Amino acid sequence: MSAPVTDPVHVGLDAGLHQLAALGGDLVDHANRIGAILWSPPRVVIVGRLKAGKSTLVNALIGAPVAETAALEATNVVTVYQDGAPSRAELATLDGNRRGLPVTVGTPVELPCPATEVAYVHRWLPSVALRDLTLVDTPGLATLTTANEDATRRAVVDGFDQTRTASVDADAVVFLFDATPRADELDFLAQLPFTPLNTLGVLSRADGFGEGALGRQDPLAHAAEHAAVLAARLHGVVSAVTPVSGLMAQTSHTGALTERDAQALAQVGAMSALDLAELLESDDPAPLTPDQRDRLLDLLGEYGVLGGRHVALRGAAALNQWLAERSGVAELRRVLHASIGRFAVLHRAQRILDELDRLAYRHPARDGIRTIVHRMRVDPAMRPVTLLADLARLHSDDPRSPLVDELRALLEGRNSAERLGLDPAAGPDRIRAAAQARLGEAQSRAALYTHTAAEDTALVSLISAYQEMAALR
Ligand SMILES: Nc1nc2c(ncn2[C@@H]2O[C@H](COP(=O)(O)OP(=O)(O)O)[C@@H](O)[C@H]2O)c(=O)[nH]1
Ligand SMILES: [Mg+2]
Repeated sequence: MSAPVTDPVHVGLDAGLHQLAALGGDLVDHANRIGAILWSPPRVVIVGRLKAGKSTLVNALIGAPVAETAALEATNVVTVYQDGAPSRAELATLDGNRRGLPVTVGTPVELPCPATEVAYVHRWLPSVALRDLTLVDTPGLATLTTANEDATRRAVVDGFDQTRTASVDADAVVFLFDATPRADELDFLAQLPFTPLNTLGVLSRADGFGEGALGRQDPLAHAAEHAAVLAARLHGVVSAVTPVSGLMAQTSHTGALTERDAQALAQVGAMSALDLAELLESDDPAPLTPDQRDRLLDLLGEYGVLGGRHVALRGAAALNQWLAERSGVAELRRVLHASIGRFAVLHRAQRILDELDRLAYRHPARDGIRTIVHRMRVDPAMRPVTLLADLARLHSDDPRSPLVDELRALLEGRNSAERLGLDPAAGPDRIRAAAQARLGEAQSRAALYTHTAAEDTALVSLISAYQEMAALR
């Protein structure tokens, strides 16, 4: 690890794990095992229907064509893409075994057994894009076979089917849909152990949105408008909705586009959009050969061919830059690494505390371990971890509780004023007064006997958060 770690949550967990190791014996190994979770990037799982564009987006984000796209459904399995050298793959089967798989760069991994016996494939490759986040591609939801949906569920829902070994331990979700998400997709999301803060909506295939490339409105602009509407409607499910053309991003970020492609497109650069659209459909697309036409459509899609035809006159570099800018992937990356990434780190911290609880439960040194875990949990630096866990519990047990919005504001706010819903210019006196008022409300609510168990736990965290803010000087 190069950069010094300054994240207080990370520092707190690391200190706790050192104390665990100091108890000696086999606890040194346990501290190392659990520490490996801390030092590995949080895991973001990509879910959505078959052909929503998941694998295409994974390739775009990694910047290499590693995930098989438009593959036969039966050969599709959950795949974890993690930064690491050498480039290699391991197969995790449902019986809990792992074994190495031969990989050849540029070709998909071949399975030595039926996909129904596979928990997931774990693929390592050296990639800067994977340094902060590990990506998990899934076969998809509600597809032709229930096997795919089961594989996705097993991998993402902790303890689904009692096979914890099959779980990839995800910390956040990217949820892809190409129009408005359907009820069964939203049901699936609701079953995941994540809060909306850990869930990013992606309006995929934005280049074909609405009436498409020849419609009255630019599909990308139309998709951006629809994404804003969906973000408001899905407020309780996702933290944001980002429109993306995975195809344009994949082509521009994997180096697939060549000077020869740009030259081919430039040949039709002066044609009108309607004439070119007709040409693309015809049996003889001269001056393009049928192969050139097919390749351009595969790489760019209809929108990319029509919209990129003028840009192609300036060469492959200009066309590539146009594709990258229009694809929306930069904004997706930004949201992934900023907000989703931050909450994924907090979710991973909770996984570590849960792991320590499990260890305390079965280990002879349970008292010593419990003392350490307790100290870690009450450390004020760990407060966001606890608040996020409380929010997750409320979402699954009591989603209509008024505490949901209160917890969310505390977690999303970047400073005390925002956390308390105050004007950003509010001074310390107003902040203390507001915190004191909230503290009073939380305490009276806690004194009632009408709240649920999930609210009960949340109130304990809220009370100590407000106490701390009320005492601020
Ligand atoms: N036009 C267009 N096609 C896309 C886009 N993303 C994916 N596709 C195409 O849709 C098909 C399915 O994509 P894939 O990534 O395999 O979907 P998955 O089943 O969700 O993994 C492939 O033929 C892709 O080329 C996109 O943003 N725009
Ligand atoms: Mg796929």
